[in-house]
Amino acid sequence: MRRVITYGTFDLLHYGHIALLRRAKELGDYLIVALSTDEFNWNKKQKKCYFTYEQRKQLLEAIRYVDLVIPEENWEQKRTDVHEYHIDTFVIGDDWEGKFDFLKEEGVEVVYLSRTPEISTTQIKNDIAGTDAKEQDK
Ligand code: C2G
Repeated sequence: MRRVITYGTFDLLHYGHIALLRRAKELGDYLIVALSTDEFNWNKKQKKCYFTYEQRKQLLEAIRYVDLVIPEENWEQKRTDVHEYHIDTFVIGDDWEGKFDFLKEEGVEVVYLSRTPEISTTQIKNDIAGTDAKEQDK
């Protein structure tokens, strides 16, 4: 059984996230998602999430490609996670190209998948904010 892991915030879940998770699962039999906690997002990633960790976790657990969701609490845990969860392959979007190659030293295959270009959580927030502004101008 090939075990795959990926990491992320997955706020305002959208089809770019789903495309990543679908392709990640195609690389193995069991997909673990290490989901950034609210504290990690705020303190280390400067991200203020719309949905809480529990809400984001619930959404991810409903996705057919996802087998297990665990918390991502810091940048350092990857090196131990891959042993604790017996990971064969680490996958993430190519906006992180090269950043996690060190995991190869732990005997893990490292794969960077292309991002879905035209969508992002920030884009969604801006588009909705823009719509609201237009509505208010009417
Ligand atoms: N993603 C994608 N296409 C998009 C948006 C996101 O393929 N249009 C991918 C990202 O490349 C990432 C995953 O979806 O692999 C989750 O994206 P984010 O929630 O933005 O994750 P990020 O903040 O990059 O967190 O330790 C690693 C970090 O936790 C990664």
